[in-house]
Amino acid sequence: MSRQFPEGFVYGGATAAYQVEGETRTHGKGKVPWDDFLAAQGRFSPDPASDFYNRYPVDLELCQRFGVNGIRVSIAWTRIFPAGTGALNQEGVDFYHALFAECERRGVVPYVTLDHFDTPEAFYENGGEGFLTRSTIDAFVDYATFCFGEFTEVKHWFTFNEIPATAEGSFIVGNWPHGEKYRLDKAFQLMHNMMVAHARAVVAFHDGGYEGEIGIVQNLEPKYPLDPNSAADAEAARMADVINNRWVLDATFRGHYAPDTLEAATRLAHIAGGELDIRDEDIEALAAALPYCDCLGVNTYKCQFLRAAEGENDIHHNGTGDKGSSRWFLKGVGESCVREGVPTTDWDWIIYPEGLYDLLMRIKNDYPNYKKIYVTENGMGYKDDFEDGFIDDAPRIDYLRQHLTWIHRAIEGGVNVAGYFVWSLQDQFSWTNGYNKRYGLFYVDFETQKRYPKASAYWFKNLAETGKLES
Ligand code: BGP
Repeated sequence: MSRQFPEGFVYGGATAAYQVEGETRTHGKGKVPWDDFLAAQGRFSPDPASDFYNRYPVDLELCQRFGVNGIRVSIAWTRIFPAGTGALNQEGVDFYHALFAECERRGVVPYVTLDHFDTPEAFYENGGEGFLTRSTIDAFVDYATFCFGEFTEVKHWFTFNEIPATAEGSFIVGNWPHGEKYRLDKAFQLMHNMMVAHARAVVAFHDGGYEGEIGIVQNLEPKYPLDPNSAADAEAARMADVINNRWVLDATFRGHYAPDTLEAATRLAHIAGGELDIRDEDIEALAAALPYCDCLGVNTYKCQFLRAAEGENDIHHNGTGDKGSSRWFLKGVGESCVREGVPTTDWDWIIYPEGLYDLLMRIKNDYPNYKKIYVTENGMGYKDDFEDGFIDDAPRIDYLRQHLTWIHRAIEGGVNVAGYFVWSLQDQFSWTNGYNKRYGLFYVDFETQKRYPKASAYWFKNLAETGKLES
């Protein structure tokens, strides 16, 4: 059947500064923790990535030609303030003005994130622990306020990208810089502090009277009991949901944590051996932002099926694409399982498109004061076959089509979804996997930096130009 998306729907492509720009140690840019982490790992380098710093005109021309009318980009904080605060790097400011001017010339609207996993290294020096250290919150608000005042050509802002993923990588799975494992106390605290930073930046945006909209992007993931008839599995799913979804959704749309959310987080923090530091002024800050958060960005790739189980912590991240090599068992929560008949990718990501419908309906029902949702990332990562300049990525097209179908159903169900951004616009490296997990509409030959439209790019062009989805 044929489905028509609403007039004005955004058909976008997504990028992140660190994953596309390259030039990580040039043009006055300051360090981020990933620089040394990736160098020590020795698996792959963030340079030249997709060379977006130099080739953004090429990518924006492709956007224009393929009907991509929105682009998610992020500003690298350390291109603006190399040490996080203090001295300004004018070259960085000029770069982003030039990028936004090119967007304008090509009719591609920029949706700009202020921190996409690249908090400055400076906040980890001299005993600092990034956003666990509260002075980083003030620094973020200053940086955000600078950007609002400087980049007035930007009308769509997001404070952070994926606070739960940041907490997971840093303190649960431990496969990010400074990574620690199974520290749910630190994970909840980090998310809380970042949510306070978000809230204060939203209020600063409102108080400054800047034109446009502001919101936050989160990786939200539906959690289901493995056995739908098991109360114990349902409880495991509820705990996983608190960690991944409810903690940040409550903070954003309630302005506080509901009692059962707080109770679950406190319990999990205790199991990990720590306490949460949630202050009255933090809750006041969350509440103050409630009326002014204009939009929520939902990044969505997979879901999780949970089984209740006792045992010791045991998480192994599949960072290579060797199917079946991941394990996820978390004390106080349970075990992540694959439900029979549900497909997975080579990275063990569970493909369950109807989960996106459940998620969108749930936001509408549980958080009725949300205003607008963009699906800010969705896509399928795998090792594309490149044959004579052509990439027939039929599985990716199928993945995108199915997810868009469920988004359309959610729109029919009354959810205000205003746009969809494919992750990713062009191929770029994956933080914990490297260059072999490709997501792009446009293939990047990382030797020559030449771009090639994949079959999915032609498919997306047709969708963007007609607003019509054949499903
Ligand atoms: C999201 C991030 C992106 C991107 C994407 C794909 O969490 O916002 O930056 O990396 O996931 O994930 P991965 O690269 O792990 O496959």
